[in-house]
Amino acid sequence: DLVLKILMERTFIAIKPDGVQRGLISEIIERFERKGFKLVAIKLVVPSKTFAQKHYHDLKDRPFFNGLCNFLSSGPVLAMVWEGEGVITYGRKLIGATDPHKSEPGTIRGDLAIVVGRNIIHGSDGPETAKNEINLWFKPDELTNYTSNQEKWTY
Ligand code: FUP
Repeated sequence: DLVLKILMERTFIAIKPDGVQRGLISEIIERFERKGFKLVAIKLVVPSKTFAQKHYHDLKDRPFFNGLCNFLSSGPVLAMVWEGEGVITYGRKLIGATDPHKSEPGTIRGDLAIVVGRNIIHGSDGPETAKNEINLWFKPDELTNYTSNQEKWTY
């Protein structure tokens, strides 16, 4: 049990306004759930432009930064925290390459999106980003701590 706790990771996953508007919430959540990852936090929020700029601060010098922040703040975003062994890296695998033209079929972006500016989902790209993004989007008391019934059969 202790070993399991040490191996556990958390990542920040968000369904962007295009994914919410296109009715893809359940389809996307289903893929994370069926894999065996555990949902520990979830909320629907419309981020302000300033908040979007904070979320994407690493990209502030890129030409698409302003459009990207306008887009993220244009409507409801489904913000989530998922937990599991290797969830940061494997979550990115489930999501697929940034540009949906290059994402493999079978991935979320490969199956459900066409262009990079409307790639429906965000996932933290490493342990440090995951920690920062979870702290940016969620207050500590919004993160649940529970043992799901599935866990003892998944691990
Ligand atoms: P990812 O981690 O896969 O979301 O990719 P990045 O952090 O590199 O980019 C964040 C978002 O910027 C992408 F989801 C979409 C947008 N983007 C563009 O609009 N154009 C680009 O050329 C690259 C990224």
